Amino acid sequence: MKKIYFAGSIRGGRENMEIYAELIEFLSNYGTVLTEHVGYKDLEETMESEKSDFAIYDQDIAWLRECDLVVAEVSQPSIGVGYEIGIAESLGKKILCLYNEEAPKRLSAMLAGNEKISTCFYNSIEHAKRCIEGALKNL
Ligand code: 6K6
Repeated sequence: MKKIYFAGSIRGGRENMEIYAELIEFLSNYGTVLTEHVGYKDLEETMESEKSDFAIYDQDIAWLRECDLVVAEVSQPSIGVGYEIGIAESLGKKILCLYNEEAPKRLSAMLAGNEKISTCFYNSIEHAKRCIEGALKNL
């Protein structure tokens, strides 16, 4: 089973949480999603208090080392997601970024201009899923 690291905004804002949940469910048909909690409703209130930030950081770095593919939903700007993408790039991981064309803010040039990262500018969730299938085929 392939191991997939799904990254999506948490403290950067949870506006797209339902999209994360749907993409994570879709990805779980193809492999083990190490970061299923990114799509959980009420994550901040329920789970965050259980774990220290140090423990969250250590676990996420370990999962980034272990994964075969990083899929990052980047429509909502998030410092944590940007950081994870940078780490994943330095680890030589395959990275697919998914950006909703209708997102209010333009995608950072640090991702859009990075040839080592595949970015899918999607116009529907079905479109995003097709991009995911393409990335999985190329693994
Ligand atoms: C505790 C126990 C389970 O879940 C929690 C809550 N917090 C986090 N848990 C795991 N990963 C996190 C948590 N907060 C942020 N991250 C990582 O940073 C995720 O992998 C996200 O992709 C990314 C979000 O960064 P911010 O800056 O938007 O929070």
